[in-house]
Amino acid sequence: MTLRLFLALLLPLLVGSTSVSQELLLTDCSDVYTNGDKLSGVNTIYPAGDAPVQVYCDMGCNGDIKDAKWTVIQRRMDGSVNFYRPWEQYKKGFGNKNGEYWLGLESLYQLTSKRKYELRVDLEDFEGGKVYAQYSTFSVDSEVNGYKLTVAGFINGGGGDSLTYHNGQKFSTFDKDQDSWPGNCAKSFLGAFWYNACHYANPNGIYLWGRDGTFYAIGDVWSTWKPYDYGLKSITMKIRPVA
Ligand SMILES: [Ca+2]
Repeated sequence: MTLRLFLALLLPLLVGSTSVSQELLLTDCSDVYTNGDKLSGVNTIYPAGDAPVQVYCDMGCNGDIKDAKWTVIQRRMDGSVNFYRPWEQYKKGFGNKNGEYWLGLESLYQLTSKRKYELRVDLEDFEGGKVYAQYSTFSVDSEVNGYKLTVAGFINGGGGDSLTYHNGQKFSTFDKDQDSWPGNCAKSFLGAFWYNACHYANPNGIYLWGRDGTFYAIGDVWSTWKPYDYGLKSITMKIRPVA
């Protein structure tokens, strides 16, 4: 074998493996940003280090680095996706990464077991109001531990604190009741969440298109901002690593 032939065979292998290993370093959207992709949009990340996961990266607006690098883990915006789904769907994730979706509990566990994260929840009503709630600590435990939520360090952006009540709770779906209520919170409030007994927030509830006094607490509710019969126009949950 000539040297030239040897290199012709070897080089593609070397180049290929280099590009793959660079991609594997992209754990979340902060890595995507650091890697040079500074525009908001759908990107591929590797929360577990091997399997690719599509995610929407919110890189903020006006190039303001303070607001950049968010990995969107949940988003409601138009009622186009059905969020009343069983355990396996919430474990793996579902929806449209350019629209409404749930990233998946296993990816949340993989991400937050690698790095320390903060959480921001952006909230919007149908009257043009926009507020947020931020938490300096956010993590999700393993499936064996029920994908238990740890959330702390509330910072008020006008939405009030609807999440601290859910701290320490395991995740529940209609077919897996791990809540702290004798009944089934997911079935009673038509969502899936880290229900306690049962909720202050129901981000994965039914998309109600605003206020409907006929129903109680089944919408995509954030009860410290809007009443329990009000389904928000949009909710976005997003995380980024803290130093
Ligand atoms: Ca129960």
